[in-house]
Amino acid sequence: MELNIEQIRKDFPILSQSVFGKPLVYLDNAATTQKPLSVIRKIEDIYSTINANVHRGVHHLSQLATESHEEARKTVQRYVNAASSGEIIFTSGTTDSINLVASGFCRSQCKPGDEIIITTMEHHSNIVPWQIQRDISGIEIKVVPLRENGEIRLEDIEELISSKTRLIAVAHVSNVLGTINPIAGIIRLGHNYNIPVLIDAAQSVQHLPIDVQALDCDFLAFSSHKMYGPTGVGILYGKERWLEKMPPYRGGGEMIAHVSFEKTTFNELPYKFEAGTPDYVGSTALGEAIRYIENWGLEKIHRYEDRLLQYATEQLQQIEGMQIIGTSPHKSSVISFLVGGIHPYDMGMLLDQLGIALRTGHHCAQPLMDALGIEGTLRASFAFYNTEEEVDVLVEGIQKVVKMF
Ligand code: C6P
Repeated sequence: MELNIEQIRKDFPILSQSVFGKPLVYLDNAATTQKPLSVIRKIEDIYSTINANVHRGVHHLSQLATESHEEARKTVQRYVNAASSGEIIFTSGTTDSINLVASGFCRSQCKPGDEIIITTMEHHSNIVPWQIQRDISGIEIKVVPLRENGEIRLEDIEELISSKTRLIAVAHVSNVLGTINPIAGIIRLGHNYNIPVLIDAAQSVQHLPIDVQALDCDFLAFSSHKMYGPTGVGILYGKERWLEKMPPYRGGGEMIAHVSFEKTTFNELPYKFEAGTPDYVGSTALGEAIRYIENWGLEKIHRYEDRLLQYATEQLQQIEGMQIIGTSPHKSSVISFLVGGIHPYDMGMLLDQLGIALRTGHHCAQPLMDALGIEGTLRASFAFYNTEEEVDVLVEGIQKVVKMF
């Protein structure tokens, strides 16, 4: 069975509205995706029926809330095929997940002068946490250069590896270029030198199947809100052997085994990293979002989005003065572009008047903009509820704006 896009669009109530009198064309899915009714209803359902703090009460509601939170952890475990649910840590998002690793890994595994490798195309979330650790732990950051078409190459990574390299941290899919990085090869390369690899999956986990055991991935970070789930929830997958070696990131309730004023011992995984009341409503709603994706099937979603990306690329290329930023043959759901010297912000504002939602600017990737020698781009990013008709509206909209200049 192919995807029934008409039915899928009905599942997302926000999509049927008008903006400035025009049907909404929502093409800012890399920033955040819209939510299906099943996720929205789940949130209402929890607050209406079982709301209670988790892991803390013997009473009935607390037991039910705890069960639904832990069930969601198992759903995430299954989705990325983690070996154990103890390897799935609930965080507040990709940013929080990477900060957790940067802090815990550098404190326990690095000494001054040790090196972390990242790439030119990283989001600020996979740059700044390492810079903060550079100031605290004295680590150094090495940056893999960008090749012509917006790709990174294994040989460029290997060139940077030294006896001081402790970790490679890389985006699976660039939020600006759309490039799908060869993470299986990067992980193999890292492991050849006994170096663990962190994958920032913020822009991939909703588009491409990921099997952390098949990849032998050490850390995987992603956000619920980019995969049709609620805001405020994220995931850090970490191999048990690394998580066991890392100290807690934050202190507080639930992450302890025993506390006295002299000494505190910590809880087992994953709770050691989950201080304070978790977002148990958000986690359960994320579980619902994963079920929604699984019901349609990630393979089918990927095939559909890939066709949409090809169609959009072909159509956009017809526009005079169009410059697509990021031309790797391996791309996912993101097209950044500039048109004929028009400032992205101006074009974005005018397209907004036509009901078309795009993102403009540096996309939290300023070092990448510097490497490309530009200030920013326009970015269209797709989800599986988008259609070729919406791509046509975008193309017509851009043509209208071009005529105005
Ligand atoms: N990129 C975008 O419009 P958070 O904000 O923690 O959910 O995700 C951060 C993040 C990390 N890595 C990558 C590759 C990302 O794309 C993002 C978020 C959004 O491109 C918001 S800046």
